[in-house]
Amino acid sequence: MPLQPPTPDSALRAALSRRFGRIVVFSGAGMSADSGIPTFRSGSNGLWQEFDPSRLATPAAWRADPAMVWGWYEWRRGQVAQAAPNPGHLAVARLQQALGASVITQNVDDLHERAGTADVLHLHGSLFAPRCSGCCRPHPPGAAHAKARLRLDPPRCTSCGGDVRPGVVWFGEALDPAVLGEAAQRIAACDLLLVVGTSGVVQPAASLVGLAPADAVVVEVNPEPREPGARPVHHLAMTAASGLPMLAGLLLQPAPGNPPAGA
Ligand code: BJW
Ligand code: ZN
Repeated sequence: MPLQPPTPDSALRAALSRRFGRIVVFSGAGMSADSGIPTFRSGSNGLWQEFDPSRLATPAAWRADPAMVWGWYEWRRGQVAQAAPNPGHLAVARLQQALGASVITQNVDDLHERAGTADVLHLHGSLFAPRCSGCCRPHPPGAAHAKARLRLDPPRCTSCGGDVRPGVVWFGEALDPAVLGEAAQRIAACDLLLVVGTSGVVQPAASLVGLAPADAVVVEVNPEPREPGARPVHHLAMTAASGLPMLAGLLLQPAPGNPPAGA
């Protein structure tokens, strides 16, 4: 008998058969894995298997060796610049355009935006928003270094002469309270939460999922099973690139007795 691709089970189909007005997509590194961007903790090419986060993604690492840290982030920015949004990013953009879905990401890439999603909340900052480590002024990103995995001296701030640092949130740094607060509000008001491609181990981002109202439907799209949490979650064991287009298809088809989405 031929192997059937996984499909949503009947419980998930039933849960999605109503119309949703406040959809939130909460994404992590697995969202961009199908675009060729490595995750941090999964698969054979997880970044933290090859690189030591304490030497690259902390304020102490930056103080100890800014050239190593800047070079590593420039290499990653180059990887992202060469990548393209995958069908999962495109499905999320369709959900926003047709149903007003809101997107909260832990990712520092710009693939949601390049797929056509607007107003993305980046909890952990962006590879494309470097800023001065002294006066915090934004600094325009230069041409990306696709092949460099080299030490690179960071550019100097034109205002104060300080080192320009990556615009990401490192371990031990606070998330932007305005972004975190807005994310918490959107999730606390959602009726459908799609949790895509995250291991859920990094706080405070991981705890946001628990803010979804008790009657909201929560669907996790992740090829790997995760520890059951405190609340019921539908688990769709598919990649973002295959699971999200399928979910978008279900959500965008007219529910029985309802007009088509967007009508
Ligand atoms: C697929 C797939 C496919 C694969 N399709 N899925 C409470 C308890 C314990 C510790 C803490 C705590 N509170 C705070 C901490 C400390 C720390 C923390 O959480 N540590 C834990 C690791 C233990 N948190 C912090 O330090 C945070 N700051 C903070 O709390 O500050 C407090 C403070 C307050 C006031 C003043 C000062 C301080 C900051 C956290 C910043 C995280 N930064 C990073 C790096 C960003 C920059 C960069 O990119 O380099 O963010 S770490 C890294 O992990 C990155 C990610 O956004 C984040 C989450 O990872 P994610 O997205 O979940 O990826 P993975 O790889 O873990 O998982 C991928 C998943 O995808 C897997 O499940 C796969 O199965 C799946 N997948 N292919 C769909 N095709
Ligand atoms: Zn400056």
